[in-house]
Amino acid sequence: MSGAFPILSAAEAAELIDHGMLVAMSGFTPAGAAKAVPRAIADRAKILHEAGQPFRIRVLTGASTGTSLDDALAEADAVSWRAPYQSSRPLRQRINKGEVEFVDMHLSHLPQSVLFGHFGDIDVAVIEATDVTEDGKVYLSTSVGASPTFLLKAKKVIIELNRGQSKEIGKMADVVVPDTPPHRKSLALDHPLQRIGTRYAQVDPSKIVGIVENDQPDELGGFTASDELSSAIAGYVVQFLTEELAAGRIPKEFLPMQSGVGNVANAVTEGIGASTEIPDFYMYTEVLQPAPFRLLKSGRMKGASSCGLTLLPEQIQEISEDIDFYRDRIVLRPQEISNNPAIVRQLGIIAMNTALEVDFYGHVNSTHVCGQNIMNGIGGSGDFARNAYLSIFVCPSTAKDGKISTIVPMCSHVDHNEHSVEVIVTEQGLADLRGVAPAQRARLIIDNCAHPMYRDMLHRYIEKCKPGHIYHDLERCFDMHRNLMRHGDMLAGETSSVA
Ligand code: 0RQ
Repeated sequence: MSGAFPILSAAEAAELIDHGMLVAMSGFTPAGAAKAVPRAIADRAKILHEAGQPFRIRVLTGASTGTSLDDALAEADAVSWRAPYQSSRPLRQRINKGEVEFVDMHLSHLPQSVLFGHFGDIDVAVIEATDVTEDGKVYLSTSVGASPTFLLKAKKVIIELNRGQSKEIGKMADVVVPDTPPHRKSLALDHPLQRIGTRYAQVDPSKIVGIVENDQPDELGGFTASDELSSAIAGYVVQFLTEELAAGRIPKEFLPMQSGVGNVANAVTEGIGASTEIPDFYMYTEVLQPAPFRLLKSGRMKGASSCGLTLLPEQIQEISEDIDFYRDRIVLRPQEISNNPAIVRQLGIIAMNTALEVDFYGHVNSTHVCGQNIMNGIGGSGDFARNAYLSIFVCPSTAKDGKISTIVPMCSHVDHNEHSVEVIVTEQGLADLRGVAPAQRARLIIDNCAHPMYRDMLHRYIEKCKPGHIYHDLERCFDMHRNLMRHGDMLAGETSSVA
């Protein structure tokens, strides 16, 4: 990098952010998230609040971030509005108390919304990079996210130059910012590893107001090892995919996989990797988690296209140390491309995402507990599920020590409707909903996926419904949720009208 841009401390950079501004920051999961500047903004907010002055900003990122961004800003009460996704406990609490406005949206939609100004002008973008050149080439770090669009649209740009991230990782990006409609050209991307763009994002260098140097690693939370439940789910998924292969419904060279966030998704990918019948495969996904990375290392996975490297610090280190191996096996794309509906359909992705609850007809709630309190957000799950060749949803059959059945008569919130959901898997079994009409779907899901302690209750609901194309009774369909809210247990009101 040239010395063309002023070097600022994080505190000096935070001084450039004022109350009410829309600030866009890099980060797609903790991967590549801005760290030093948001922490300094949180400190600035605390000082201003103590002095009796207002300070809250509107925050955009690619997806969720690390503790220095969402946790720190939320704990400092420095956020008034947030989009498009989060997974931070303190932020979630404030959203669910109504203290922070949160807009939950498909991640592939975000760059276009920013480009057309749906949220107003971006005052400042804070973008983590491994390098920046005098003429405005920005080499991003462990994620691309929506940073290319943020750089394009922001009035001012602060670069967090992370010296701890390898410059070689910064060159794994394949950046394309599609033209705007009606002049948008089709994306000629026929293979998960194909490159169609540049290795850097472009910014008008006159917008760069400062460089903040940093060397912190990404703040990845711990992953728990596969447990009995997630291994059982993985077993059913592997068996199903093996049978689909044998029947010729999945081509013999297999199809690229997408896998969502979380421990269950991580375990299922591990299970697929351990299968001797599923051939070596590619991923076309938005997050590359630790388990699939191990498959890449072992050669079981042939390559991965992702939006970010949601990896353990030692795995990031491993990429830097063996860059010749990984350079041709990993491509990092903007979320508009990694999650692009046209490409997901074109490549024939097998999508695997996680549900909070699933109803009898295959509607999926991935985001809101009891229809009210947000967990994380829809993230990219809708981008993939709606357009996949095969859309699978997984979850344990119960939550909170059995007090919650994840199989319910009607979802309390719907993120993915019955038309985007083809296969449901819990540790109890698998329901293949393809070609199955609603009444039969309900029985299949109860018998194959619900926990045995809930099955009678669920069957009785159906038996007491008046027949229709879909069996429902609007007076009873939320009785299990009502039991949970009143008694802390969906079974507690067994005398209720569900039973
Ligand atoms: O609660 O955290 O208090 O223990 O939900 O559940 O079983 O640990 O599952 O970590 O895989 O997360 C859907 C949230 C699952 C995630 C969700 C409680 C349960 C536990 C977590 P605790 P698990 P996971 C790509 C794709 C949407 C976004 C997405 C998610 C906690 O996968 O956010 O897919 N998906 N993006 O006890 C009440 C229920 C519950 C429940 C589970 N029915 N009611 N609580 N829990 N079911 C990535 C990106 O987009 C970047």
